Amino acid sequence: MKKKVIVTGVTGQDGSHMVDYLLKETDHDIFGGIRRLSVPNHRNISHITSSRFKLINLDLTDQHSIQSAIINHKPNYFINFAAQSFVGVSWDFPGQTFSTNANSVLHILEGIKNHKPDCRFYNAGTSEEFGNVDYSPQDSKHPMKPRSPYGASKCAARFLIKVYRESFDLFATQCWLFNHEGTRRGIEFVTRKISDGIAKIHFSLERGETPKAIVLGNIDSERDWMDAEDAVRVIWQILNGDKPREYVIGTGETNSIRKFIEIGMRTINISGRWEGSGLDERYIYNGNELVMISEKFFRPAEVDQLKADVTDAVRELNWKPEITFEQLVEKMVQNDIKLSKAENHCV
Ligand code: NAP
Ligand code: G4F
Repeated sequence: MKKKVIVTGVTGQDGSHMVDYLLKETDHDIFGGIRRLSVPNHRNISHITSSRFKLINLDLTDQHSIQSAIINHKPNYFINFAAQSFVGVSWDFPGQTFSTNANSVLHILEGIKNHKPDCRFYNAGTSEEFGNVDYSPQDSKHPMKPRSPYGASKCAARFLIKVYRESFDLFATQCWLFNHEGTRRGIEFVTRKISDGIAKIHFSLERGETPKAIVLGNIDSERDWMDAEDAVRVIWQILNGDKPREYVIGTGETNSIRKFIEIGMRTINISGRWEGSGLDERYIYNGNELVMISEKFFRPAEVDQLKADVTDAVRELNWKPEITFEQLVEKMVQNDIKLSKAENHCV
């Protein structure tokens, strides 16, 4: 039966992939929440032509707009991907981060409880809630030990969801998604910053120019990286389960930023070497410095290693990621090479 789905964050990575997935796999009507910005940023949804997809004004920092969206559309599903999602700036905008990521969830829960209590709600939880971890891999019993205002805001949202689920019998859930990436990843996140930098290095070397180094912070932290398209697939499956369960979702493999760089460089046939240490460390190839370290990109507190224990998801959902870490790195670098090529042709 045709249903209504509100998806927030559709201009971002996960929201746009979820819209693509729902248009392909269901016949539901999809309402994509957007906020007003002075410069439009609809690149991730510009390919969508379906009449089943409509944009609606929905700013998470405005509780009236949240209520209006629920009252006007009476959604069967509400998938909340919108967030201040960048950990690094959450120390600079702690209030805005908390308001966007936690207060808004309270308003969504109130809206659902009061106006559409049978609506199924998914909020985007994160491995950042585990923070400075006690053990690896992390399972759903791992304590919440956030290391950033971002992580703390997502923990707050998780507890609000638990309280509303238990108090009002809502179908509301929030899994722990580990890092997921892809060709629509924001440019400030480390994987995309690297893939974009490698694409530019590739063209500079091809033209015989001196390449511009990629400047990074802590390259020894480790993340469990999966493909964003694998992530949205399992979120929809969880939203359609018998009960609102919370799962740890990742690959079960962890890799350092350093490893991501090495594989990415290999994609353009570069095999350089690391020299120096600490802030003086460099990745050198043929006398060119391709990666440098700067204090500017270190965080006040770091999450050193994240690795998902996916036992429950594999057993109960029969789900596993289709894209490997190596395939993901290669896909991102090749995509940025294609984009850089197109941009260079336009100039
Ligand atoms: P993203 O690409 O940064 O997208 C964030 C989206 O949120 C954008 O569409 C943004 O809109 C929107 N947004 C921000 N503030 C808003 C507001 N006040 N009102 C309405 N919309 C607002 O993030 P993502 O990587 O797709 O992540 C999706 C969700 O999953 C986030 O909640 C994130 O915290 C969570 N998560 C992500 C990962 C990951 O590795 N990607 C892992 C775990 C959890 P604009 O375009 O207008 O800025
Ligand atoms: O790419 P990142 O900014 O992602 P981070 O902090 O892991 O957060 C992402 O994943 C979370 C799930 O675990 C999501 F909840 C969150 O919304 C987001 O999608 O940084 C990854 C690592 C960090 O250790 C950081 O310190 O890379 C390190 N890093 C080193 N140099 C850098 C840089 N990160 C960024 N963004 N930029 C750098 O220059």
